[in-house]
Formats: sequence, C-alpha cells, structure tokens
Amino acid sequence: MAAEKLGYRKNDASFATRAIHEGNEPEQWKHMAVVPPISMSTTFKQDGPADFKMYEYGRSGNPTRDCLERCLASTENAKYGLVFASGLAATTTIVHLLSSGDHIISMDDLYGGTNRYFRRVVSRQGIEVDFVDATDPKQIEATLKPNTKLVWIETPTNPTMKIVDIEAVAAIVKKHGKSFLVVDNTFMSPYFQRPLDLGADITMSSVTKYINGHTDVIMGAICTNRDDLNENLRFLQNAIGPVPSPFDCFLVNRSLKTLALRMEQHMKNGLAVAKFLEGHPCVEKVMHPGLPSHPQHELSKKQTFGSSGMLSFYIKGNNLETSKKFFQKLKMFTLAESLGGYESLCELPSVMTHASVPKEIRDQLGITDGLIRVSCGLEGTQDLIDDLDQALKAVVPH
Ligand code: P1T
Repeated sequence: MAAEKLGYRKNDASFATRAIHEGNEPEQWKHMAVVPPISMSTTFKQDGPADFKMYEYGRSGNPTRDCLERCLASTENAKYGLVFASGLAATTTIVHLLSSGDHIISMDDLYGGTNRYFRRVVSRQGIEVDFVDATDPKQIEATLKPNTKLVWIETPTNPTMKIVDIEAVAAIVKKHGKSFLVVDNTFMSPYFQRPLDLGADITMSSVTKYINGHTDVIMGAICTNRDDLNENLRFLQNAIGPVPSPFDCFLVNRSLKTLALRMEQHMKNGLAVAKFLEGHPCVEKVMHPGLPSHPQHELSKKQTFGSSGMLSFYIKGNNLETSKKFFQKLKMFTLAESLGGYESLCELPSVMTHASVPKEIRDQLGITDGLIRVSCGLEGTQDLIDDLDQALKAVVPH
C-alpha cells in the first residue's frame, strides 16, 4: 500500500480477502471444490414444468457466472454484480434502461467505442446525447434537462487521463432527482477506485482490462447497490442476452485473486515510467494523474487509492511520421489496442482506439497523431524505461 504514503486515500486492507473468498465458498458445491468448477451445461433438469431448484437455462443463470458476479460485486463494495460478453455489451444493457425521448449527458473524453456507440447508435434510437467536459461539473448541471435520464463519466478518461470529481457529479445528479450516474471504472479497477462509495449509482467496467488482466477474455461488468437498477438490469441481461461464457467467468474469477497484487505493480511501473518520460528530452508532455504536474493531481489523491499503469504522452514533433517510427523501434512494448494486461502495450489513439471519434473532436480533446498511450504491464521497471528511452532517442533529435 505504497500509495498511502504518497497521500492517496487509505485502501481497504480486506480488499484482497474479498477478491479471494467472496462467492467462492467450497460449501456451495456438492464436492466441496475449493476452486469453483466450470459449469458448461446450457440447461438444468427440472423436477416438473417450471419447477426448478436454482437454475433453468444458461442465459438466465449459471453457477460459475453467479460465483464471479458475487465476487466482483464485493470488490466494488456493491450489493449486486452482473457480467456481460464485453464492456460494450454492459454499456448497451445500461442504455436499454432508457426509452426514446430520453436524454444522456456524457463526458466528452471517453473510450472511442463508447463515443461511437453514443454518437452513431444511441442517437439513432431517439435518445439525445450531449457531450460535455465533466472535469467542470457545472457543465453537467447546465446541461441537465427534465428528460435527462443518464449521466455517464469515465475517470481517468481514455486517453487523455483527465479526472472527474465523482462526488461532485453525484451530488448534482442526486439533486436533479430524475437521472442516474454511471462511472466507467475501467482505467482504475475497483482496487484503486470505488465509485459507488462516492455516490455513483452504477459502476461499469471493461473486465477485459485490469480485472481480467491476462489479455485473454473480453468481458464487461456492472455493479450497483440499488435494488431497482439491479432488478431491471438483471431482467435485461436475460432479455437481451449478452452473457459471457462459463469458461470466461472461470478465468476472470481466477484473475480476481491477484488483482490487488497486480495493481500495486502496475502503479509502481506506471509512476516510474511517467516520471522518467516527464524528464525526457524527446517528450513534450506526460499525462499521468500521479504526477504533481497533472492539473487534477490533488483530486486524484482525494478520490482514489492509487494510480494504474496507464499514461499518455506527446512525443516531440507531435506528428504521425515520428510516432510510427517510434513504435517500430520498440522492442518490449507491443503496439496493440487494449490495456491492463500483464504485458506492456502502447498505441496511437488518433488512428486506433479513437479513430472513430470525429477529427474536429479529437483535435479539441488533444488526441493528436503525437499522443501515445501507454499501458505499463508487470515487467521489470527498468526494462520498461530502457525500451522507451532507446526508441525515443532513435527517432527524435535530442
Ligand atoms: O472492449 P470492451 O470490453 O467491450 O470494453 C469497452 C471499453 C469500455 N470502457 C473503456 C474505458 C475502455 O477502455 C473500453 C475498451 N478499450 C479499449 C479496447 C482500448 O484499447 O482503449
């Protein structure tokens, strides 16, 4: 818990205990399995028509999925957890709580796929979406309408690492009284940020990233404390059907056991790399909430328990040619979309994860061809630094 020494909120010492034991009790299985079995059956025998014990059909419920959902909920300090076939499937299911004529307010800087879904799919369904800079919560207040049903924020934002004040936005949404607040918690994982404790109604995560952490499962999650939202979302999970496979649920449940340990190392590597890049002659600017130069460094320490392995930086020259050459020179970092795995990745949001965001909006947000996003994995810290150093020096005059 090195983060506490840096001034972050004090984390919960029982986090790892919950991530290991909650929902994983051997007593729930007939053979007292310590590791939850993978229940692949898509259907369950009934004693008589519509007379079944716990499960009837695999889409509506599955023992391996239940075990993961309970464990995941406990990591977010939530009463309820639901898992989906992808992060976007979780997002889609949340938006199904709305009807034509409703209004959404979304943070303007967010994952390109969520942005595309709001702009190009949701807006075709008679639901209006306004994008605002939620780092200024007053902009949310000014945009609320009587038909606003959903306020959506991501913090830190993907890819420019802005921080949104969750408590301040939650207070505005509560006062409005007609909407609910969703926080996309993907970049932090529940180990470093627990939005429900700060007043959010729902946390949504791309489990694909830190929660699974091994770059081998696509999955999404929703956690909430509200009975009404859980009831509606659980209905939608079955009624729409975007459920993950029992095998993937097994893998993610296994990954949760090491989440706390992994996040500590991601933080260590992310901070060390950010500090190194900040002093590098080939780098223009680094965005990492753990750096005192980050405009919302204090807010970050107030609402989180640390920082993850994510950061972005502008390479000197700030152009596509230099960025492309830089990626070619890297030896250990892999050029690929996604983040949060044990292996270090980097990418160019302007032409990869955020290519679907209109160019004028990318320009406004600072998503230029020289903005490089880095996901620091679990490798040796110095190896990460050395790789970035040699690639930068090879392509940028210094
Ligand atoms: O890929 P999927 O599991 O469907 O999750 C979508 C998603 C939602 N929210 C955030 C903040 C995300 O970063 C993502 C997925 N992001 C990437 C694939 C990426 O490289 O940024």
